[in-house]
Amino acid sequence: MKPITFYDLTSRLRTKAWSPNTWKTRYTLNYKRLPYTTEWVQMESIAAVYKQTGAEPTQHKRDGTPIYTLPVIFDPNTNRAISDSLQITNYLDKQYPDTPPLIQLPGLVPQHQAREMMLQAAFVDSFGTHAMGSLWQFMLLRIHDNLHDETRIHFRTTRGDV
Ligand SMILES: N[C@@H](CCC(=O)N[C@@H](CS)C(=O)NCC(=O)O)C(=O)O
Repeated sequence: MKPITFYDLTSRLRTKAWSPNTWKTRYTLNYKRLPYTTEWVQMESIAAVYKQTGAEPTQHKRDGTPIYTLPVIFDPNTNRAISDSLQITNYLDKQYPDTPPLIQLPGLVPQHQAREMMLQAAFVDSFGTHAMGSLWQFMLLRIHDNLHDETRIHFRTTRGDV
């Protein structure tokens, strides 16, 4: 099997892996023992990753503008690019059924598999709105300080309304 490319966010921290959402995908790949290589990406270059791989953004602003986030994976075995940690896990479960499953639990009928995805998505949505909504103000400066200089400028520009 050819190694999957895993796109993760870089920072100035010595412990390279720091982004909680991309950690979900790293845990998934490690848990499944799938071969992968990590491409470290600066925040201002995420949109270029989507363009290069053909990944579809899974989130949009109210006005329909796409939101580009990591993780993204590109699987050269199927020529598919997937964005969003939950979608990635779902894809890897389905594509590599001989690896330990995380969402597509064996024995579940398709309706129950779909329900599993909906429950996960509802939890992520609720956590994002309620918990993260209040925590964001405490995290913003710490995230900013972890970034490379050029990314700090991008971060400040794009977070002007926070
Ligand atoms: N629902 C997405 C959320 C991904 C997400 O928010 N990723 C952050 C890093 S933790 C990101 O890429 N942020 C880029 C930005 O804010 O410009 C997932 O779980 O994949």
